[in-house]
Amino acid sequence: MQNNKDIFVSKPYFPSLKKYVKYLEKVWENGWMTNNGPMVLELERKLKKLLGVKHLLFVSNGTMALQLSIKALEMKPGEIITTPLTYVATTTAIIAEGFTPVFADIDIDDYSMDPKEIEKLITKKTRAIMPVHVYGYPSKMRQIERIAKKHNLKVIYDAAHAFGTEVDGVSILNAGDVSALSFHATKLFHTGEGGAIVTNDDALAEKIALYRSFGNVGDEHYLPGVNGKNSELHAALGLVNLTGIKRHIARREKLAHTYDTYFNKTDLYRIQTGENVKYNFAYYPVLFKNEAELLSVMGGLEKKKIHARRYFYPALNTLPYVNKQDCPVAETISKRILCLPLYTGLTSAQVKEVARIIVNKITISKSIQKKPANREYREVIKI
Ligand code: T4K
Repeated sequence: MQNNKDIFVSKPYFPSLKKYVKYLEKVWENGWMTNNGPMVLELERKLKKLLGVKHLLFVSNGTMALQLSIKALEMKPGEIITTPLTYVATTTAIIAEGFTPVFADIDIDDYSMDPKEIEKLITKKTRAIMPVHVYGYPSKMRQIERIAKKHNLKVIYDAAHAFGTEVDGVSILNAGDVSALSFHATKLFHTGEGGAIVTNDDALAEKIALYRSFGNVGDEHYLPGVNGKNSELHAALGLVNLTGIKRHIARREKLAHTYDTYFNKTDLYRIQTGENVKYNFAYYPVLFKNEAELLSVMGGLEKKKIHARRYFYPALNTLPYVNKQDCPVAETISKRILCLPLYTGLTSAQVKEVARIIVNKITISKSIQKKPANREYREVIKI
C-alpha cells in the first residue's frame, strides 16, 4: 500500500493554500465559475507571454488538447503517423477521433520519432504526423516538418511533456501546425487537471475555440463541437503555480544533476541534449542493459517504498487494439527504460538514496569504469 511517505515517480506540487485561497476569493468576487471567465483569460495571457506563443487555449486535459487539435484541423479520415514510445493517450486520442494510428520506430539516441521511418510509412491515406516531445526532449522538428511539407501533411505535436523546453531560445511549442500540452497534476506545470493547445495560425485558433465550446456562439451553431473548456478554479491553481515555475525547473535540474553524479560512472544511458537546447527536466529516464536488470532495480526500490515507473511500457505498436507493426527499437527501449522520481518536493537525500540503491543493483562493465563518457556507455548497450 502506498502512503504519503513513499517516494513516487512524480508528485503534484501543492502551492501555499493561503495563496490559492486569495485567487479563489477573486473567483467568488467575480461570481464566475467557468466558460472563459477572467481567471482563464488571465492564465492564457500569462502563459502566452511566458512561452512566447501566439495563441494558447486552456482546455480540460491533455487528451482533450490532442483530440481538439485533430478535430480542428478537419482532415479527411485516414492515418496519423505517430510514435510507439509515449503514454497511451497519444494513441487513444487518434483512435477516438476516428483516425488509424500508424507507428514509426524511434531514434535510438533520443527516443523521438525517426524521420526516415516516418517517410517509409507515408501513403495516400496519411493525413498527419503526431510526434511527441517525449520526456520533454525536442523531436526532430526540422526534418519532420520538411517531410510534412513535401507530402502536404499536418504536424500535431503531443507536447504534454514540453512545457519550458526551448531550442535556440525559442519554445518548442512554436513548431508544427499545433501543439497539445498537458497540465495534469503530475506535470511540471499543472492546474490539477488541464491542458492547452498552442498554435500560431489565427484561423485554426478560432476553430479550436469553437470546437472547445460546443461549436456554437449563442444561438449560432457552426460546428459539432464538444465541451473541452476548463474552469476558473483550475485556472486559479495554474496562476498560483505559474509564480513558482522557474524555481521548480531549477530545483528539478539540481536533483537531476545529483542523479548524474551517481550514474556518470555506470552503464546507465541517459539522453544527451545539444548546447542549443534548454531542457525542462520534466522526467529522469534511465535505460538499463536489459529488462531483467530493470526489474531487479524496480524490486530493490519497491522494498524501500520507492515507486519508479515504467514510462513508457509496453511499446504502443503492441497494443491489442492497433494494427500490428514491428518497431524493434521502441520495443527494446520500452522494456529497458525506467523513469526515476523527480519532483519539486523531493529532497537531495531521497535522490541519493534512490541512486545508491540503483548503483548497488546494476553491474558496471570494466570498459565503462575506465571510460566514463556517456556516448561510450551507449556503445556497450547497443541493441
Ligand atoms: N500525452 C502524453 C505524452 C502524456 O504523457 C499524457 C499524460 C497525455 C498525452 C494525456 O494528458 P492528460 O489527459 O493526462 O492531461 C500519469 C498522468 O496521469 C498522465 O497525465 C501522464 N501523461 C502520465 C505520463 O502519467 P499515471 O497513470 O502514471 O498516473 P498516476 O495516477 O499513477 O500518477 C503517477 C504518480 O504520481 C503516482 O505513482 C503517485 C503520484 N501522484 C499522482 C496523483 C494523481 C500523487 O502523488 N498525487 C496525485 O494526486 O499517468
